[in-house]
Amino acid sequence: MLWNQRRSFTRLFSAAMIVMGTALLGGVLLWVSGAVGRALALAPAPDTDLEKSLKKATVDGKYAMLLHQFKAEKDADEQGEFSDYGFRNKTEYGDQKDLPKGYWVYVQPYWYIWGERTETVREKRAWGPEQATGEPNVVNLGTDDGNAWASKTPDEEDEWLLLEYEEPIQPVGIVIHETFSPGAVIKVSVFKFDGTEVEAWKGADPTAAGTGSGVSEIDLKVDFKITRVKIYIDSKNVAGWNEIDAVGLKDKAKKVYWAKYAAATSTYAPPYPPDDLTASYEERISKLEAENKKLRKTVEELKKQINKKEK
Ligand SMILES: [Ca+2]
Ligand SMILES: [Ca+2]
Repeated sequence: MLWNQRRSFTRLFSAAMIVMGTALLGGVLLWVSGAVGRALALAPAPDTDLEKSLKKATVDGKYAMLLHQFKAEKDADEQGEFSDYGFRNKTEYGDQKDLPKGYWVYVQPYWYIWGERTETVREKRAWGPEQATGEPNVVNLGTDDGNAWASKTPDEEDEWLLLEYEEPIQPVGIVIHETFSPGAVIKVSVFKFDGTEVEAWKGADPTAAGTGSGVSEIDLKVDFKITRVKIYIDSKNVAGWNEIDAVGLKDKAKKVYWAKYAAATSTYAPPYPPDDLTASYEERISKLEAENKKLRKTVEELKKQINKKEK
């Protein structure tokens, strides 16, 4: 009897030790993985990873002309690692303000807002920002020509022109073909793959105001690869439509790359016939999908609670 008692006590004791040991080991493992996870989260992701994320965010080339990118780490809870959310007309989101409308894609931990769906092929509008893509094609320099981008008004507001290039490159210079009322370029910035805008040049336009037209060649200081460049135009102070025909980026080997997509503050071109039907349709599907995801999550949680209670 005594022997049996002692034996069962020993058994109980060793079982308790195993449980405690496992718990301790588990705790240590959790702590270690937590610490490693935190360290990884704190360390900025390498550029190559972010370049891959950007590519992933195009959804196999479905979207182009990145208009905005911002970090939203917590959204991974709802969106997962990747989500092709679709069209959204939101101007505010979290602490983000003045958001452009466009196609939202989540690649953890960033949201990417794209301006264009590549399968929608549209004719180039005279004076649209799309006229600043490709090689220069204005023949009559110094004239108001629809083959160049023009802002909505000649002098009412300051403008910018945003250009996207097909392949990531590290530019050493920019070539801006200013074909009408030149001399208004005051700043050029580029974007890192985490969405940060970095000033690459600031100063007086090498093409003087008052000349008919000019090609401004500007050296850029950029020590990373980019796909986007933004040109700031002091339109208010340089009279007339400050039209831009084409924007090339030069790499170290002096090869020039022309923009593939463009967006701007405004344009003299009429708006494209609304893609709204498809867009609003997509928006509705996206909303339904998001609601569905939420509902499924709630159901899962409810199931868990029920299971717990039953036990
Ligand atoms: Ca102007
Ligand atoms: Ca052009």
